[in-house]
Amino acid sequence: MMKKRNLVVAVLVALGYALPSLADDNMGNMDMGKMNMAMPAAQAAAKPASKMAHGMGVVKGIDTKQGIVTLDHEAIKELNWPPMNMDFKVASPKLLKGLKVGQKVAFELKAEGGMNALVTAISPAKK
Ligand SMILES: [Cu+2]
Repeated sequence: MMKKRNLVVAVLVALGYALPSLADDNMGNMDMGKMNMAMPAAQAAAKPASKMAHGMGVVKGIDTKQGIVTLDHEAIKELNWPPMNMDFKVASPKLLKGLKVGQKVAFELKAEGGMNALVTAISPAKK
């Protein structure tokens, strides 16, 4: 019985959990580790900065009620986007005034990560 108990105590001492002072030291180190881990994680969760970009495309649809313009746009190098047909929210419904389906346009957009982008300016493309 005694032998077995001493062995358990020896193992605990070796692991640093048997003596209160050793246990305290370990707790302190663990807390420091958690803090160091948490800081980069919080930075990674920060909102990505929005980015302005420019595109060319053809108007495929206009929804003045929802403030959406559908554009079949060319590749947008600034955002690494391939050419595609997609809906864009516009910064103001005023931007849709005078636009016609089938019209070729130049536009500016504010990209906010992924495919989220807001059209901030749009005008007929010059020839
Ligand atoms: Cu697109």
